[in-house]
Amino acid sequence: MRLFNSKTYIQRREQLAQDVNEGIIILLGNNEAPMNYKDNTYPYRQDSTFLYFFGLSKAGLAATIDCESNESVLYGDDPTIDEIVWTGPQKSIDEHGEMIGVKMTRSFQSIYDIIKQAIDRKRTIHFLNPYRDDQVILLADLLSISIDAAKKSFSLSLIKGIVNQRLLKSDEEIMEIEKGVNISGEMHLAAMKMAKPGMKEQDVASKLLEVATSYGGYYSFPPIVTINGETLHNHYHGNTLKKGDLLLVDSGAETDMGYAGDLTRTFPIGQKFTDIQKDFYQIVLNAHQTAVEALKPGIEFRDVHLIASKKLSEGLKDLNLLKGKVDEIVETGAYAMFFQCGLGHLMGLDVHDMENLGEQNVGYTPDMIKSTQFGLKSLRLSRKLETGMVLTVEPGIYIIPSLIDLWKADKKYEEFINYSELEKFRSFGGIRIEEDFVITEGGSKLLGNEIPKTIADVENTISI
Ligand SMILES: [Mn+2]
Repeated sequence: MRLFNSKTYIQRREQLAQDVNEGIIILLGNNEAPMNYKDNTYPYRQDSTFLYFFGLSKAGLAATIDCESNESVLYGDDPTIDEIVWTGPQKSIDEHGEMIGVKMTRSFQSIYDIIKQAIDRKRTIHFLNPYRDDQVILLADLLSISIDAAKKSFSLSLIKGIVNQRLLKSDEEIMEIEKGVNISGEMHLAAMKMAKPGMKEQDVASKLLEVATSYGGYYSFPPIVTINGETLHNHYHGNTLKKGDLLLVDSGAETDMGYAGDLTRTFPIGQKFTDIQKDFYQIVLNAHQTAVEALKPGIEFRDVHLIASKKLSEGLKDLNLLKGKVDEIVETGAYAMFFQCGLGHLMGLDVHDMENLGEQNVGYTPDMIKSTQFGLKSLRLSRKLETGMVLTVEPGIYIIPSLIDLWKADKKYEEFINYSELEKFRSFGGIRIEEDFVITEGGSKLLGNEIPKTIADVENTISI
């Protein structure tokens, strides 16, 4: 288990106690999650907030932070001889505590006593909105509240305190994220070089996993490897690749410390880009570059999304797929026929960083109201950018036949969308180009080594 220096975790916990200011904080670690019976489990993944403050990637842990005494307690059990027989020698809970600068450790069961004392003394008890059912049950049990209350009575001040720290990455975190991005880049390079007509999408997907796990980490999310790139989160891998197909690969690794990378490339199978593929690809690439140039502290990411959408719309207007004033195409949301999702998201210990803490609390600020407009409503990150934020930029063009049919029947945006021209491309698919950036004082910095992105570089890398 790789960890930062214990001082890092001590400092983070002290800051959290100070920010939340009063009461006691409960942070639950994740347990193993069974696939089909108890001992046959999914790959283990610790909760990211627990990892951030307590560093330990291990099932069966919980922790409290007392905001008034500033004391952290780690709860967990020493391994029994039965466990050692099956899983080998393990560190004691004291040794685990020492690794992360926690002096006070207790058995898992004793968290019940500590919480009961806090309840008796009428102290505020802060906990997060749980996303796993066993955590819901544990919280309900610990606090003697209903399942419904365990899901809903989370602490907004705890969420704010966590976001306050996790939003801006330290130098040691950025180095770790960059490792994740570089592994992700290697995954993509391997995919580009291997994909050939006659292979299946799953052949490429398994190569991605091979590269990710060879560094001791794992996927940062289930990969998208598809010739139907217009389906935004398509996890089906059973199609056979044909010459001339466009393959969209959206995939990333997380390092063994849990930090994510997330990249997307789209490339032709077995031959160079066709002229029309080139046209669409270059439009996405231009939007990507325009967005990257706009990244800097102080700009709202919502505006970067709109700048990219404008560039996309200009390109699509040149192709005669959109018509009218580009500003109006963007303002009315007509462009979302082609770009239905957000331009990017925060990234860190989660590939969509802190998504479990609520989009409004993470990607937005209290004064920002999330748009209800189709397209813009899917923007996960909107807030003002600050030095130290890590985010993705991932514009795309997605031609979705059912969306064409629906809007065309409703005569929606008829003044902006050239439906008769669009019909010619209804089976085109989708293109996305995604890279990861850290916001710096001067603008932004690309994370990880560059991998092929221009038409020429992609064509020189793929198997033809
Ligand atoms: Mn992404």
